[in-house]
Amino acid sequence: MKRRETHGSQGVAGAADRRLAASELRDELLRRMRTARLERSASLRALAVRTGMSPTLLVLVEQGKRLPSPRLASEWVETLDLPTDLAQAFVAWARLHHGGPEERIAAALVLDGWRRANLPAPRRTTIDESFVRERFAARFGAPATHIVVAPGRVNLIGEHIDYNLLPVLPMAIDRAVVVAVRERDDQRVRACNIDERHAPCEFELDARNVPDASGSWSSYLRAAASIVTSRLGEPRRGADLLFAGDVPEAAGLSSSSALVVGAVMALCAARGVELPREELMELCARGERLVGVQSGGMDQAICLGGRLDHAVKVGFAPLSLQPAPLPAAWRFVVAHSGVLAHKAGRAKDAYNERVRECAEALALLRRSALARPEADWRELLRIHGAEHLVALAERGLPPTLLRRSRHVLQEAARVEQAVLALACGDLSRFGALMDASHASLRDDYEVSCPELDDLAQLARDLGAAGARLVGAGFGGCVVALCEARLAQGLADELRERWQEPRQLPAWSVQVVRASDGASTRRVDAGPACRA
Ligand code: NG1
Repeated sequence: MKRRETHGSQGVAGAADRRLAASELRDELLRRMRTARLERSASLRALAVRTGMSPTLLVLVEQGKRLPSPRLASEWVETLDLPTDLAQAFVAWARLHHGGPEERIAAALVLDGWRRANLPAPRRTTIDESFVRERFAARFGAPATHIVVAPGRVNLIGEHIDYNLLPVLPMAIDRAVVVAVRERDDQRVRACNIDERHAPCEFELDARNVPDASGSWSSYLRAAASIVTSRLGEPRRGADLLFAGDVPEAAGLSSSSALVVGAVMALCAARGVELPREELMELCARGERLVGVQSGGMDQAICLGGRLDHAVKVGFAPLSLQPAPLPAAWRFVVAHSGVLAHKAGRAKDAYNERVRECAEALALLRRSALARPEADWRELLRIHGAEHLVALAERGLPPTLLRRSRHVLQEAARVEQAVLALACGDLSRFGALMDASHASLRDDYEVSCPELDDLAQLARDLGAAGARLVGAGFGGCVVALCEARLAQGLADELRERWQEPRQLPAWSVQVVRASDGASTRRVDAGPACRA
């Protein structure tokens, strides 16, 4: 597969690749500050003297290594008479570093707006879009009309609770499925994949188009086609599709949802239809269940609702998405255990078994808590709190159901605590919650494996603030949190000590960045999509 750039033995997460959000923004802000200062020939040094800023701090600020307090930043921008947007962004930047949790969230929103208006959009995938378009034209004899980019995700915390309708905290990542598409004037779907392990597939958009439960890539395409057909109705129109992607498969990074979301958006775009995002989230989740996993809606929601440099707290029934800015000094490293987490066969059965066990545990807990027959986990937690419910479970539930419910109840509490830790920029607290989540998934939910446990421990030993398995488990990746300055070193060590001895592919260890959700772009000059 052709990539836009190569990163030598470090795979896609090489050093040049990690020009991070924070420093890009800071550099651009400071560059513009300097230009504005020169233009107005105001003396920053004189200002610093007047406002009592120490010479050392001044030098650090000029080098972009430190920021003044919000009060000082406000004085600066006033004296320098900066354009309003630049002034607001600079003060927001200072607040992000020195303010309390609420101030930080407000500041992050201002900076996000400024960044979008002033900086080029960061890379969302290593896949070269023009290469995908060339291959499409060569394969189908006509150019694609649309390109869809649908990202994978890392779930930071809140594992195996989305299907219990409890909130989770994932982020979309800068690895994605890329789809080129063109509408056909018959009912045929022809799809191929740049990755030759996935054989081309063709089918008619008719009632026989029932997705199978094999978990093959074509079963996800059939699932996508079937929900688009039933949503859009007549006239049925097929499409030619070409897929490429750099979300590792069987890794717990949600390549299947990126595939389904990418296919659904591509089929809609080919028909000239743009559905509301919330509806797409629900549709895609329903579509993916056709392949046989009774999953929750986390993956489709974050794939569509991700936000650059933010985690998103996702709630269910009704869907709600609350972006939470990620501190500039945090990084997430993902590393593959080497055990493939294919969502087929035993892993699929084990997943669905957990869904059933949770339903049984909930029914018993409701009875013990004398709750309404309709009460869900959220209602029980609101009324009784996690601790009391765990005590009830310890008294009345059979051992397996006790363990499953203890995980669900405590993981839900951890998500709330993690959201707070994030708002306070408390790296070690967030890391400790990730560690506790892993222990619970290992001991109570029984979805880990020795390789995941060892790899998470290795990441901690190498300086990560916390590490946990990500996604459904039964293999796949761990995600580790660390300080930005340690991220490259941590990734290098994980390569040396885990990836290389096991001869795992280069993508097995990556520093990931929180990315925007899926998007469609028209690449020819035809009419715009209608809502
Ligand atoms: P993975 O295995 O990473 O695709 C699955 C489910 C999620 C969620 C997690 C566990 C699918 C499509 N997704 O994610 O809904 O339940 O497991 O938290 O099956």
